[in-house]
Amino acid sequence: METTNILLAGLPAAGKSTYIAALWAVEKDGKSGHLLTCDERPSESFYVDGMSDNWTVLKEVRRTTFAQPVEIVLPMKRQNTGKKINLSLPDFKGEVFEQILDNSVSSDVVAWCEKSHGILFMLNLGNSSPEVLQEQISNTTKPRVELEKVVLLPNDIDLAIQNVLLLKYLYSKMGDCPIALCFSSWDSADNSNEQDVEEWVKANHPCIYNFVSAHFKNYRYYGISAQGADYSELDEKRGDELAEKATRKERAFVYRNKISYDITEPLDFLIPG
Ligand SMILES: Nc1nc2c(ncn2[C@@H]2O[C@H](COP(=O)(O)OP(=O)(O)OP(=O)(O)O)[C@@H](O)[C@H]2O)c(=O)[nH]1
Ligand SMILES: [Mg+2]
Repeated sequence: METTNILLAGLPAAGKSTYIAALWAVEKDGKSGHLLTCDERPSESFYVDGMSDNWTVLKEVRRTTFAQPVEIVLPMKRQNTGKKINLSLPDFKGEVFEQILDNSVSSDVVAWCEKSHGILFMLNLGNSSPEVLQEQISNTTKPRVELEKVVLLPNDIDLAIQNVLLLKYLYSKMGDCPIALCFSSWDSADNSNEQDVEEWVKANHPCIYNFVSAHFKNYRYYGISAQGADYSELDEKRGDELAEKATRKERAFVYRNKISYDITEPLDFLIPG
């Protein structure tokens, strides 16, 4: 069976592992009717089983801490053509991507960039409008003071810009490959169901939008909720409702200009043929 490597990339807490947990929980029985679904048991499922057990009982997937990425291999099938695909994704800890902004690149990232067909890029920007411009305007009204010499660390840089720098690195390694940009925690978005996600990115994160459209021809934006809700806001009743949605496979969702419970859509977009 053909293996397709997809680079799952994103800064710390971008939602990478939670997406894998939801993907496995929803698709492992092969009965979702989604664009892609599991075709058979993978040879190794200990890691994804643990994460999806947490997902099922509404517990956070733990932060990824391993020095090296865990490779997740899922035998999948395209529902409309019956084509079998061995999907392979790495679960990196986000710090590995963060260190790239400090010019420290792990050889594992280089290897995945070289062998991957496309990028599943996760971002968690809080999904609300940035207030950077307002801050800048009020600052200009303050009296000028002698400037101190400062050392700018990657963490001092606005999160949207950090994401652009990471995209810039990935582009330098992988060139114009297919890329799905997924804004996680979409259940908590101010405007989750009101507008086209691409228009939302254009209006709220123009630096990301401009970088992507200037470099990648084959891109697509998604809002994504792998958990279905913010766990800290759940009482017993809402927890029961979420568990009920999970049994109908209507808990996790993606959003482009309407809700879809098929969270394989970004992968389907990235996988050739
Ligand atoms: N509300 C909400 N929160 C989410 C969702 N997905 C992830 N989160 C939260 O976002 C945080 C980070 O999620 P992870 O999946 O661990 O992120 P990661 O990219 O794997 O992070 P690292 O392993 O540290 O690189 C956790 O607190 C999750 O509970 C979602 O769909 N909705
Ligand atoms: Mg993780």
